Amino acid sequence: MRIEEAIPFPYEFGIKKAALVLIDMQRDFIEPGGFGETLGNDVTLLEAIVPATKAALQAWREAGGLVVHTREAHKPDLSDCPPAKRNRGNPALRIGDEGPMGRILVAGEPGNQIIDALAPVEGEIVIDKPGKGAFYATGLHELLQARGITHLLFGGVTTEVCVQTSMREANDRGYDCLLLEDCTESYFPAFKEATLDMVRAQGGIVGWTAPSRALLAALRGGQ
Ligand code: TIU
Repeated sequence: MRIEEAIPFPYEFGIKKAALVLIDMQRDFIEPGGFGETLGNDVTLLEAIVPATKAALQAWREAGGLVVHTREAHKPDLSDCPPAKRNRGNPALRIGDEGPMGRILVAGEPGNQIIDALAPVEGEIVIDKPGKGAFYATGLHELLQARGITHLLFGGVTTEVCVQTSMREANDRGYDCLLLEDCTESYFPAFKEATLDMVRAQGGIVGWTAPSRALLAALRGGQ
């Protein structure tokens, strides 16, 4: 398959060697009362990408592609949360504190669940990650290697934090990466735009970007 509109040049992938990776589309970041809001952010901005992300996910599933969902999640005993991370930003509620959606950023709590619209289905990979990057302290690389995956298409939140970190980690591990422009969002619109620019600059130093409609067109074309 070939995404003609990709920047800086067309992106080619085989559906059986590619995965759609949706980063941290969990209530903690998208709904009020979660980690995103405790850091002082206006979380309402992030909802806007849900329809496009849902459409891309549905088309990807129909094409038979592998789907990976990640959640930023810590163990209930916080043994995987360094004090530097817990204290950073002096938030109103810290990681592990009780919030309106359960304990902030803790695995298994209501706030840690992926939003209903994008909920994982059987056969999809769900990765709980203690860091910003999806590869740090997870078995993701090994899972992808075992399936022969070489290309990763990213969406999720937030663009310049967990999405960009994961994409850079993937790039260093040899994956050809593409970021779906309208399936990612930041609390800071200028940071989103800057991230898209820096990913695809210098001949695609980190990877490609493309609008989701270009992915849908490639999947419909089926080649
Ligand atoms: N604060 C912020 O923008 N993001 C995070 O803390 N985590 C993710 O991006 N998932």
